[in-house]
Amino acid sequence: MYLIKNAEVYAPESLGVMDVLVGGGQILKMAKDLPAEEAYDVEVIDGSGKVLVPGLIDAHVHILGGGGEGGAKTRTPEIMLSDIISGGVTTVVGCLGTDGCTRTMSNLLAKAKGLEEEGITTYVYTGSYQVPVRTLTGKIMDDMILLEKVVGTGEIAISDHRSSQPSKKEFARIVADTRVGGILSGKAGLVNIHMGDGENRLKFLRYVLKKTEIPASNMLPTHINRSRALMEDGIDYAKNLGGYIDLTTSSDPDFLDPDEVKASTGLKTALDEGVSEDHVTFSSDGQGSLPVFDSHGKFLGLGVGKVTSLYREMRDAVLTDGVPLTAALKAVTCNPAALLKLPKKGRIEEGTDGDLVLADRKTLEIAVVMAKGRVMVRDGQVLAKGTFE
Ligand code: FWO
Ligand code: ZN
Repeated sequence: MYLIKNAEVYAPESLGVMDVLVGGGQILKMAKDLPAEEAYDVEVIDGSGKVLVPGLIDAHVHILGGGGEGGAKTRTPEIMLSDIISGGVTTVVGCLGTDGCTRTMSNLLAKAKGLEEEGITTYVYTGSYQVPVRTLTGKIMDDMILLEKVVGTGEIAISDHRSSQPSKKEFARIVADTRVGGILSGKAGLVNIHMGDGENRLKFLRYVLKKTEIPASNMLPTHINRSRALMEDGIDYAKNLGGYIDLTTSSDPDFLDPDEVKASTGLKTALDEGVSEDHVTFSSDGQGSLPVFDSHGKFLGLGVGKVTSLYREMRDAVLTDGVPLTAALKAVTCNPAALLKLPKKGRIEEGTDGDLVLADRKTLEIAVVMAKGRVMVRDGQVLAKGTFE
């Protein structure tokens, strides 16, 4: 049992200075001045001068590793627990990418299970870039209904030289099957859509919203900040069609394509242009490859995404781009939680999971990370290592 005293709580809305009692993996009680004696054998964590925020949700992580675009030696390494919790992330959704052959659904599910046993909360998308979608059971709907951790489909590639070049009807069918699978399994049914640099950009998503009865909440296009043109298209899509857009935090203009938009800057721009703060999310593309190709599609080299970039971009949005803390937190907490239909995640409320980050009020430096009520990071040091770390 832990009593976090006198922290400024951002749920992500600002609730002011409160005490938060955590036990049995959940947030039990929140109030001003909770007496420590109220709950015996409680350990007090001093939150004075700190903010308490919900544990971060990263809805796009290649937990198995990904890559391979430069040949077998460029297949990126599998993730380890500390890569995730050191950045305040307590829930991840695992995905496959370009390589849907050597990376498999059974392997993805086993890795997700392993990370869950090591202490965080995990889900997965079925499929990979490719269309037809490579599932475990043979059908998207069956994977959704029969496999508890499957919350959607992705990352499905469109507008990219590495996609299967699906038709808009094939794309709509994937969204439809994922939506119905979600309805029948009580889960999100979210399609995580990999946006490439192709000039069709969000055309297929506009087709789904205009020509079918499917709502925007079943689609989350990611990498929207990979170019200015796509950033503009994404802002229009979110503002005028009520769509949701996801910005990749691992992309870093210093390292990658000069046309990339830093995620923190992309969030600021979107909000300034009138996009709702409930319609923008961040995800890291952690452990995925960040390949660079020349204009003829020739592979030039690649970097590896980092889950810790999610917290970094949220912090930069606040400290550098002047985005209010609540709006920046929404992009990495309650917004992904809402799209993924995870009612016990992404908010600090009595009855939600004990997923929390305590950070310095001024620098936002992480002090404590708690996942399912267990302290995993303390004084900025990772306490809980993965099995083989
Ligand atoms: C992006 C994952 C990309 C993998 O376009 O999609 O390749 O399978 O590991 N990464 N292909 C990175 C850009 C947004 C910078 C992936 C990668
Ligand atoms: Zn991708």
